[in-house]
Amino acid sequence: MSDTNTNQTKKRILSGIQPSGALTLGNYVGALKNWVDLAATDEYECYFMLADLHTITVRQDPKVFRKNTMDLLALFIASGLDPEKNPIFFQSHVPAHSMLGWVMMCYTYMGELSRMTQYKDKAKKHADNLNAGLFTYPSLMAADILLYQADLVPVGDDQMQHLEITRDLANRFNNANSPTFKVPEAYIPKVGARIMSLQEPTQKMSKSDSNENSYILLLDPIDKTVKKIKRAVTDSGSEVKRGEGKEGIENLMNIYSATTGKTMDEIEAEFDGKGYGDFKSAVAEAVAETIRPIQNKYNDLMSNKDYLVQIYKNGAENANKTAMKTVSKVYRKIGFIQP
Ligand code: ATP
Ligand code: LTN
Repeated sequence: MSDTNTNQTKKRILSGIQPSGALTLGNYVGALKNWVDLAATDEYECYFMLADLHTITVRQDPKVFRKNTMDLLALFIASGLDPEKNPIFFQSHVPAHSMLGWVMMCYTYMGELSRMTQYKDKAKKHADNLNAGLFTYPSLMAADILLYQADLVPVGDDQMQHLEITRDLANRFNNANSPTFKVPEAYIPKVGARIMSLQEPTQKMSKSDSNENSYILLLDPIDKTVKKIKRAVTDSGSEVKRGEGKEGIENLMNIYSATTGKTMDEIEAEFDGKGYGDFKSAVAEAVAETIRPIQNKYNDLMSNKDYLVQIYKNGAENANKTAMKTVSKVYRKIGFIQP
């Protein structure tokens, strides 16, 4: 009998975001918002992780790192995740991640790792610090997911390649030993899987972009966000429509769709005969309406640090129980002597 089904009634979800800097609208729309929506269905048992072990693949200033980590925790909750229902935890508080991470590294081939586009991109950006962790990042990410026997992993589409390697590693281990891991599926949203830069709409919106007008931060003052949207690059035409050469407008339509729930067809109809000015004002308003309540809740949470500490402690305790079950199983199958 398969060993992968552990008395689970609900399907499981695991996902994570690195506390590597202020969260962008892209992170929110591509990842966080979907976590909130999926968790709200009550169909899944969800684990949400701050991937702080992953973050140190790029050098961090300890003080800034600590602040970014607490900010992200507060933003998870401010965005609507309910820590009472779904554990929220720091990866570094659950030793099982490092334990299984090593095992996964021993099942990952160098050739596979060298094909990862995130590695290639980051290697270019951080040529002065090409550390082994940056290279083996996908093995640790696979461990994160497999530890929880996750069925579904909601992420933006830039993470698809990491999900594929995770599935390969699960199958490789299951075939070499016996069924141990659930083989997870990616959940990529239909709208907003890739929010583009406001200045170069063929590039992903990224918090590490050197041009700050290219991204929207969830914690930016609202008036700054409105200005950035109004300044977003469009094209020389005037129709709010998708199409060749209209990447800027299409990106704003995507943002509008993700923040209002309207379909692309509905948006084209709504702005038929209207110009870019009206459209940008509507996008700015929709984004502001989405961000404002998150900022208010964030400010409340940041003045209640004890509550945040309680959440990450409970989260780690719960995550640890689930994750250690998988580690024990894996250690036994590998042939390690039981302690
Ligand atoms: P960086 O840009 O510094 O590499 P990042 O913004 O991609 O970092 P991550 O922590 O790597 O941040 O990503 C967190 C989640 O947000 C992932 O699920 C990722 O797919 C998603 N995501 C990131 N950027 C975007 C974007 N522009 N559009 C949609 N989803 C995104
Ligand atoms: N690599 C992811 C962050 C991440 C993650 C995970 C996402 C680390 N471990 C496990 C989903 C599941 C990124 O977004 N850059």
